Amino acid sequence: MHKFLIALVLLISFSFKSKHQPTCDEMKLFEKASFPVGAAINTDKLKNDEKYGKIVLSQFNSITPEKIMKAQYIHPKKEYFYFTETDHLIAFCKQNKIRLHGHTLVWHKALPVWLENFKGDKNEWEALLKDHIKTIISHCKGYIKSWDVVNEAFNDDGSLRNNIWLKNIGESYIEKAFLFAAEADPTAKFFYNDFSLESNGKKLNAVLAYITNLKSKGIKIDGIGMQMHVSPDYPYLSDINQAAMAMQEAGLLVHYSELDITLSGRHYFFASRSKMLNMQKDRIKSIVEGYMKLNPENRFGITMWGVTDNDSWLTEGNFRARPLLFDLSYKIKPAYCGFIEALENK
Ligand code: 9MR
Repeated sequence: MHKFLIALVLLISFSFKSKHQPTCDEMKLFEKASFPVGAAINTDKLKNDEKYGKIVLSQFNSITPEKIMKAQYIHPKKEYFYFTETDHLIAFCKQNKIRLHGHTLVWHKALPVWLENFKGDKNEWEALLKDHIKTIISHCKGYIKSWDVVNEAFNDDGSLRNNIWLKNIGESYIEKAFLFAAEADPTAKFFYNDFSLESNGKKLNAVLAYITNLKSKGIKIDGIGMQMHVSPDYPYLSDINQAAMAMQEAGLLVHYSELDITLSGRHYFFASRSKMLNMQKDRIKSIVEGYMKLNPENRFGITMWGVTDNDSWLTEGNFRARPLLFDLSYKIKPAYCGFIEALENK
């Protein structure tokens, strides 16, 4: 009788469990995904905001620092690098087995004042570039194994942006940057990162041609970061998928490096909030499904550009954007479930 009762209890609990379909809020993105799933991290929030930290730890296995590794923060004086914040983040990632992606070594924004005012000839600028890249990579190379080396070097028409680096060093600054990076850590993965590659064929083709040419000269470039600041209806999904495929065909890793889906478009003004949230859900689902059509070895990962709608660069000054997976009160949004659903359709 006793054994019979135990068997009955086991049977009932088994059948209850087998019927229980976990809902998306019971899942974790990185556990479901066959590629790294990341977020851009605000390190102050990571230290001070418990709810924020909980989401990061439970959902993501890759982190890109949103600010602290940009020149302005990490290289505030010519002879001085500030690594304290980076070291904290490295320790956090190491402890929690989270990949840390370095962002970003060469950009025309977030520059320190000393660098913007630097006067020197081409050789001196090149020495500065070398010192900047090699000091940072060498410091971090025990843990950081991938870098956005050059960020946003192209204009929309496919020409090179006339930024501080181009003006002072000339076009060779791009290949020099990748060369210095490889000298500092030949084993790391190096990326070119830019926006609108998913929507602007002219820019995409120019970037691909440029990078393919550098690779053929022996420069180590491993992948492209497609930033993916998109909206629910722009650009076409087919353009996104074709851009990613073109990168794969060029032998490059593909990182959706700064994904967010803004809901602030003027033509959405009269749409209901729930309709917009569902459009966002469908959108992310189809983006992730498209990404999963790439070969597994080309998928470097998908990184959301922020964690909650509170901390997106798009929310600053525009509360309607709501571009991320967690809402203002840190709850999952329909878009989160869209991401999970795509991962389940593998
Ligand atoms: O989201 C970032 C914002 O908080 C910073 O103030 C800004 C300047 O450092 O950079 C933003 O991130 C950018 C990223 O580094 C490169 N691609 C565009 C992103 C949004 O501007």
